[in-house]
Amino acid sequence: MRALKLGLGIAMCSALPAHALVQAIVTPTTLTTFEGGTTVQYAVTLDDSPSVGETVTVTPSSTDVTEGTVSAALTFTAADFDVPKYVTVTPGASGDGNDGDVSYTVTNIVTATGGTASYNGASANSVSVTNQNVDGVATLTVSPSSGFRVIEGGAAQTITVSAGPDVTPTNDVTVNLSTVSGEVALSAASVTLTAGNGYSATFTITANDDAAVDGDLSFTVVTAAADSVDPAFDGFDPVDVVGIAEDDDTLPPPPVNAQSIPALGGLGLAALGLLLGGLGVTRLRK
Ligand SMILES: [Ca+2]
Ligand SMILES: [Ca+2]
Ligand SMILES: [Ca+2]
Ligand SMILES: [Ca+2]
Repeated sequence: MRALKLGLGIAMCSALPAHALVQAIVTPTTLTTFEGGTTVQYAVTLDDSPSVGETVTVTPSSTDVTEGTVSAALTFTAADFDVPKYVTVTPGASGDGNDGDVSYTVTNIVTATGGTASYNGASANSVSVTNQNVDGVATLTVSPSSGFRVIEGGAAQTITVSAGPDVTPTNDVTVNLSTVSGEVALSAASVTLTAGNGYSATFTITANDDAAVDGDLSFTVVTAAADSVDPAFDGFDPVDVVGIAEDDDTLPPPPVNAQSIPALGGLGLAALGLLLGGLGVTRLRK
């Protein structure tokens, strides 16, 4: 009897995450912006609940504030540790010359106060950001090209493809669009930039509302190399679009017996019933 209880205790403890391995989860860890373009976001959650009374702070910091700045620190408690919160990345402006596409890093420092401060010094991935130059070059911008979510059954995300702003095409520019992901649908198979639309056109991405509990999944929309009579734009390959399709389905709650004794879940309910019946539940509680 005593040996069985000890065995159960060890099994249940070993199912818990190791204390030192808690981390803040950052998604995605790669972002692309262009000078003066729209903001993008990444999500942060904690992989396990902080202790009672503990406040966990995730502080983002840009290594190159001329190319991109970040929004304020995020805080989490046991009440909301698994609800995504977002850091907004604002790209640096154009007008700094033809400085090429500049990559920098956003670090995420984790600190904790209160409770057992179990998250103090916990790890969090950095985010690699590339801010594309638009000065003095013929370029096609895609906005946003990353750092956004579409939710199953939710609103579509509008993507803007534009030429310029420094160099204006002399002819129409067409960009074909495609995706192999079953997670999303596109409003069009191509966009064409013309004098009539100011060489700027949009398409939308909608999450397919599947009924599966399939989690939040990354998808890619490929923007093909441009087709144009203007040689400055013909063959220019705009950055592809990478987003996250957010799941809106949830699992039904597990059976009560399996929920209250998780370490025995693998044995199956029939085996559990036999075990408890043979031992007598009242004796287990002594
Ligand atoms: Ca720049
Ligand atoms: Ca520039
Ligand atoms: Ca789903
Ligand atoms: Ca899905």
